[in-house]
Amino acid sequence: MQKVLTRADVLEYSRKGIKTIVLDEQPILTDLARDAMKQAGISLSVGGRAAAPAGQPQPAAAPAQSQSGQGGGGYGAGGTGAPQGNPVARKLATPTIEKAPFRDIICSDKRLVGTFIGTPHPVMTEFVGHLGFDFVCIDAEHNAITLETLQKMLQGLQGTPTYAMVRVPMIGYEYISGALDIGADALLIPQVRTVEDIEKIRQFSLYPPLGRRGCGPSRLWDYGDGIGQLGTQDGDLNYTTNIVVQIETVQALENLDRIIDTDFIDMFFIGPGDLSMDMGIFGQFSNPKLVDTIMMIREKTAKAGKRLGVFAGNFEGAKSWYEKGFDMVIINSELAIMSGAVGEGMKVLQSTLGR
Ligand code: 3PY
Ligand code: MG
Repeated sequence: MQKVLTRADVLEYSRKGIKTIVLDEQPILTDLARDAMKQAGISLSVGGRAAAPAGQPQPAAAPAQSQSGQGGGGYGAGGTGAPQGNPVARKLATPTIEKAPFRDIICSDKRLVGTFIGTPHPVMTEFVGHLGFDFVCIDAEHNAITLETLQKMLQGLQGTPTYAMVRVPMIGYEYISGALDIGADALLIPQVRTVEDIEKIRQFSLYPPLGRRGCGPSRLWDYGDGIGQLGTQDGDLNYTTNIVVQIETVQALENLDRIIDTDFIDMFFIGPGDLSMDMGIFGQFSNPKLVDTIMMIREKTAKAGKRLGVFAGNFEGAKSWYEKGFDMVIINSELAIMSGAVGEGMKVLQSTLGR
């Protein structure tokens, strides 16, 4: 533990006539100790080198995270000194970024990393958008996120390199067409069970003649200024429409072949929570029944040339899904990741404090 040098310590050195305090490591100096050193003309030598003289600010001990130069935002990553090569360090100076269409990324062989966002505020998407994920998935299924808030969250993400997926609450025209209109790069549709569900999604998300989505002066088309592009997209009016369908019920498993066969869907996503619940083995993530089912879906989607994602509880879990051949993982949520980090940090701190 870093030594603390108090005024009493300094007075003791002074009483012994010591003019240079020699220590192996930089101590924490209290303000009173610094004053006492100044008054007594005592200097500090740390590890054989003269340290900052009394009365001048001591170099702050670098936080563990900035020493490693890894991830994370806030003061821990770069706020205490000069940028250290951390890509997050100058994030707010980053100008609005041009991104390739998400379709190009979804259909490439790139393995995608995302996380759910549950906090209904644009600051959260702006912040998480700079942490290195390929995309965030704003989760309007399980959180109080209306379209109005969603639009602001998409605007918050705009200046980051990260794509926006939105999980809509249910299959409905207002959610599907609405979220696409305000600029979601992709939609995640939960609880898809039948080919009739797929047909509804087609109708709500694709422009005619493939579906019956209406076009209008939405954010997606620069509030109207860009809507002319719809007439010049070489026949593909739907290039900005990316739908990821969740497979998370027994009924979907029963209809799996026909669901996977859907022509306008390039990627599917397994929800192990709901799937395990529907199979009567809720939360038993290593139960062979669940694991075999998930791997069966992986095999079938691969055979059909479709990409497949899955939810993971943490980064370790994500690693193991990639090793099993998954193309995309959504790693829990921003709040769960924060909870994990705080839990770990607290454990260390509390043991230091003897609690
Ligand atoms: C589930 O596990 O049910 C999910 O939907 C994960 O997002
Ligand atoms: Mg689910």
